[in-house]
Amino acid sequence: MTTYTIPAEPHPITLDLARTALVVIDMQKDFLYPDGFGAFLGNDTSLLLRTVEPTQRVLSLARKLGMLIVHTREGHPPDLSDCPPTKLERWSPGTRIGDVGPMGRILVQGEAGHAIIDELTPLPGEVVLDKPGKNSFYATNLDAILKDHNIRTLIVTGVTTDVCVFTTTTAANDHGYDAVVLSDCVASYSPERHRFALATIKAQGGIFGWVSTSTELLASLEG
Ligand code: TIU
Repeated sequence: MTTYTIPAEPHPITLDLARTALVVIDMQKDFLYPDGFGAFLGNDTSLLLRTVEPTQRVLSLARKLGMLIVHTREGHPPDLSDCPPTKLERWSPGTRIGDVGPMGRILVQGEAGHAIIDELTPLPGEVVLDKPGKNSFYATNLDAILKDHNIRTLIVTGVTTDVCVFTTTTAANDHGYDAVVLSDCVASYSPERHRFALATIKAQGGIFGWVSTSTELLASLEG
């Protein structure tokens, strides 16, 4: 068993490398690229783009160490059959799921904007998990995949901190996993909500999990 202790808040966490998976949440063109749907709605995507470089470094090390790697994508099939009407109807026409956005139909599988950004393209053998919701465990086989690999700890990266990262981390806690969120590898369209989500995750002695950084993780695993 190869264990490492990673500096983290609210306290250091010891992980068993063979039982640790890297989860890269929704690093999709529509959320990150300046010509994507997120930007089209008026969001500043530069807030998200700062995660790309540190996430590349973490992904590269995870590949070298042979860790289980899971990339998630939020989206729906072209007929939107798994999209609840509430999720469809919440926004004004023209900006709804399935409407045509700047990079194809919004949050529809197979469209340009639904794809993972070029900088983090998954390699063969890595899990690419399509999910209809924000929480990556909802209506997916993520729990089965992780249990199959005897995973205990998740290293969590991706976007956005307060939406899909937060809901996936809280669900990971309920499913019995330790989650370590890397603060420089996650981002929100709102710096305030980013801080609040991370503060909530690590509150009360780690109520949902831990918060660390790519620098601390890489220094520990490489050292
Ligand atoms: N991946 C994810 O967080 N989906 C979102 O819809 N995020 C927003 O911040 N809108």
